[in-house]
Amino acid sequence: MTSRAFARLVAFRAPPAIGTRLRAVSDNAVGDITAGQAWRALSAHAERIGDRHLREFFAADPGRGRRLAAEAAGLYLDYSKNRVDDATLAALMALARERDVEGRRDAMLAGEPINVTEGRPVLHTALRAPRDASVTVDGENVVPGVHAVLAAAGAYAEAVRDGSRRGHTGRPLRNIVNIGIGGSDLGPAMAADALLPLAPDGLRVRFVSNVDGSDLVESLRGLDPAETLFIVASKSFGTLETLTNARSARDWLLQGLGAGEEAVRDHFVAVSTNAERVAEFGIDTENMFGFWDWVGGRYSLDSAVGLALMIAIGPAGFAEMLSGFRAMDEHFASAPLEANLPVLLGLLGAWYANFLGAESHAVLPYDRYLARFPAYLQQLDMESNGKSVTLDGKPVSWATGPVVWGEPGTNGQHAFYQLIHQGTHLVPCDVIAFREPVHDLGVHHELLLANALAQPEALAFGRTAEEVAAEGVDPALVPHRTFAGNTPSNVILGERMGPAALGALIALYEHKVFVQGAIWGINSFDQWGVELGKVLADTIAEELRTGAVGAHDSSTAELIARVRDRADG
Ligand code: G6Q
Repeated sequence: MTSRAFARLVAFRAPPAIGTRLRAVSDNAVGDITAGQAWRALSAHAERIGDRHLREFFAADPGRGRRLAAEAAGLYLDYSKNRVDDATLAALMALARERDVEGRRDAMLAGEPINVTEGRPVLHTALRAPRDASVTVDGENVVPGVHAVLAAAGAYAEAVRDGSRRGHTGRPLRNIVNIGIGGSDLGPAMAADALLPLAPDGLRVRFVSNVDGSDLVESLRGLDPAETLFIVASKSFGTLETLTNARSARDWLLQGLGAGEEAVRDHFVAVSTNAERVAEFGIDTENMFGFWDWVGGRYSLDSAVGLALMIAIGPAGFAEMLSGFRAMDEHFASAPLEANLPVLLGLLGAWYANFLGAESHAVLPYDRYLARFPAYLQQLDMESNGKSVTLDGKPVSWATGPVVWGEPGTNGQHAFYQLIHQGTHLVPCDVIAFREPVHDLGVHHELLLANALAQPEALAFGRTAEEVAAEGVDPALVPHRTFAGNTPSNVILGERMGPAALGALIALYEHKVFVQGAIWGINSFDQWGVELGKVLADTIAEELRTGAVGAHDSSTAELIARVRDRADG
């Protein structure tokens, strides 16, 4: 976003005046959104057209394929193969207006504490704001701080890349191991894989997340400690998995080097908001890159949490990725709802989830470099919108976020697409593809794209029994070879996979998730659902260690006994 556009956008709202978290929650009374006029209109509309076939929609409007499309930040969205007509789209737009999606968007961009259960603003967009923009939190412009950290992380990344920053024994740091989990792992891991072609030969970037020791062992396999840099990425610096892995990594390092604690400062850096804990762990806070409370873990890839990525692709590549994010932010902030890509994707998703009974959503990238993208989106979407109470704590009576899943095409075609084509579930799909290949190997890319275009066509139009019979198929086989079609899909077509395209794509989904959260009246920015398991695991870990097992249900008690038997040998 240009700095002027950004400034305009945030200027009209004063910094948050809301004093307490509870007050903020009660200010967000959601009510029964199904009683709203737009919702009721959509329910009635779904009764009328919910089963209408995509064949009919296309037959009725020969220009549909070109008309139902929008473009922004280098991404072309064809949403014509959705089970909607103009009335559906108008009703969905009315729903967005009724739910004040624009007002909530502006509140987010202006730094209001829209994460009401944690009393925080939600400002991942500030992470890619231009240097001279101003975004105010508690009376302070946060943008200079963002750029200061980016510059420091960039300088550090450059020093590792050019060998001026070296390990304890003077060897260059050629192995980068990021230790983090969830938001401190999935984003950088996905992006480092997505932008692999930009990494210099000889630089190895690995990610350790699981507390399963095998993850650490496999990630360190073959690495020379003298050439290994650990990035401990943890917003809280209190996450069990990350600290356990970091401690074992420290032991591995010191043992491998035969050195004392003083070697830690040359081989460990931290990315965190918690300087105290970083220092406690033994990492010099000079080697710490900060971020802020107002960045949620799953929205933090474009902060210093992306340090491993920055080392891999260089600060210039990282800046290019931020420009892609920014282009999509600007579009989301300013485009009319009808032409706004995240709004369109969000509303279409709500149409299927709330009115046509879809329970899942498949993301199918036709690009090997996006292999980890569905896993990344699972966290982004399901941790954000997997909620069942509204902002003011009332149970919802409507569906919220779907199960998100997917794998790259064409691989998935030879596996689970069968269910999408001929199973009993309605699975709306996003197909993502790029016109130009990253590697031009002749026929490959054409074949890849042919498949990326053929699948949405097959999903939408299927093959009727008459068409199958007309091919001379044995009548007994006709039902088996018939495709009902009418499976909706979006096609997102970019020019070429690279940092800017990736940034735009991530921001597209971030904002889509936001739009849906606003529609459903839920808080997309907390994640209390991960807490209970953590607490119970702490208890059981203590019980396994000490043998003093407390009260549990009979199933858990039996399982603990079996694990302990095994442990006792
Ligand atoms: C993301 C979640 C969660 C978090 C991890 C790691 O939005 O909050 O996935 O990122 O639990 O937390 P730390 O970064 O604090 O270690």
